[in-house]
Amino acid sequence: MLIVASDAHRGHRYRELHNGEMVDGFERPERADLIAEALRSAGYDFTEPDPVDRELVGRVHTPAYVEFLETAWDRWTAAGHEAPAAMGFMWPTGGFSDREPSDIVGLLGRHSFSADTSIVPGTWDAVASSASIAMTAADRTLDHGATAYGLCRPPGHHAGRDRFGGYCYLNNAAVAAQRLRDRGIARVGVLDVDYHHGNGTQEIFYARDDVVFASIHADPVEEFPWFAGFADERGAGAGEGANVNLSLPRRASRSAWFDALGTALESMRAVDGLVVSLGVDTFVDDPLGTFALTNEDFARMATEIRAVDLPTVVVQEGGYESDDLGRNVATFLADC
Ligand code: OKP
Ligand code: ZN
Repeated sequence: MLIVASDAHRGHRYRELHNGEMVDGFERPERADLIAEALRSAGYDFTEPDPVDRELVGRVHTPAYVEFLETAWDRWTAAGHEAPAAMGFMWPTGGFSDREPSDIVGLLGRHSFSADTSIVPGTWDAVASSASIAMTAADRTLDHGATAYGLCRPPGHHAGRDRFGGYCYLNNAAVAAQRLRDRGIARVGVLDVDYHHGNGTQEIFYARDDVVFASIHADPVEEFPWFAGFADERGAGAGEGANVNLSLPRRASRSAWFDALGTALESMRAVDGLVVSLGVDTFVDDPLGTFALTNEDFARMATEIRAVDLPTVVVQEGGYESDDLGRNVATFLADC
């Protein structure tokens, strides 16, 4: 097990609008520190990511969106805004046009979908590094014939083709999956075990049959991201049937979760490589999740995933501060 990680995320820290008030962001640098510490004490080798591949990221997203993320902070300050974080305040919801505004405030609305996610001076370095960590983890998995883990921060699975939100900007798992495809893996599975539905990954691969997406998550009727993640979203066109949403009620039991994992893994039968979107916010003490998984459950999860016997890349998604955050990731990786 090789760990791909970087310190480039450190300057990405912002306060977030949470249930009507501004609080310190849940998705903060300390998360990555806790995970890295646990993996270092477990004795894993760490390696830095290769530089970001703009062409690859521009195919998963759009070149214009990537350029927008890179320049948004400078455009915000150039327009005279003095707030410590750039964010929109109006989003093109039902009935509005999707065309591009010219002003940075309008652009921030057009290219985001939720008020929990901002852009600060350190955001681009963190986001570019996180995507390159995922790409490099995919490369190392194929190079060495052994699972590599990308300690991605910020996470990526909520980021759509040209929209950020849910703490995500570039879709790291989608970048890893596309890298596997580009390197000859004919059909790639993305298994998303984060507590929240991976709406961005779903959107990016929705009409494709070469990437199968399966997600186990809290029912969006009662949990973020609210407007995607339902069982009847099964893919479109050639991708019909290649999108599998398994939602569970809030506070679902551990056995219900593992039943869903069994179903998700069945949908991976015809794939040749796997990306795991590893959110550990399914943990019983996670401050954002309501599921009840224990530390030992992450070992069981890894064992069941390993049994499908595929080249596997693991990328970090969510999982928030608790005493066990680092230990849960280390436990998963130990059995991968
Ligand atoms: C990112 B990942 C409630 C929290 C709002 C939504 C959670 C984003 C989760 N105000 N943010 O999937 O862990
Ligand atoms: Zn999550």
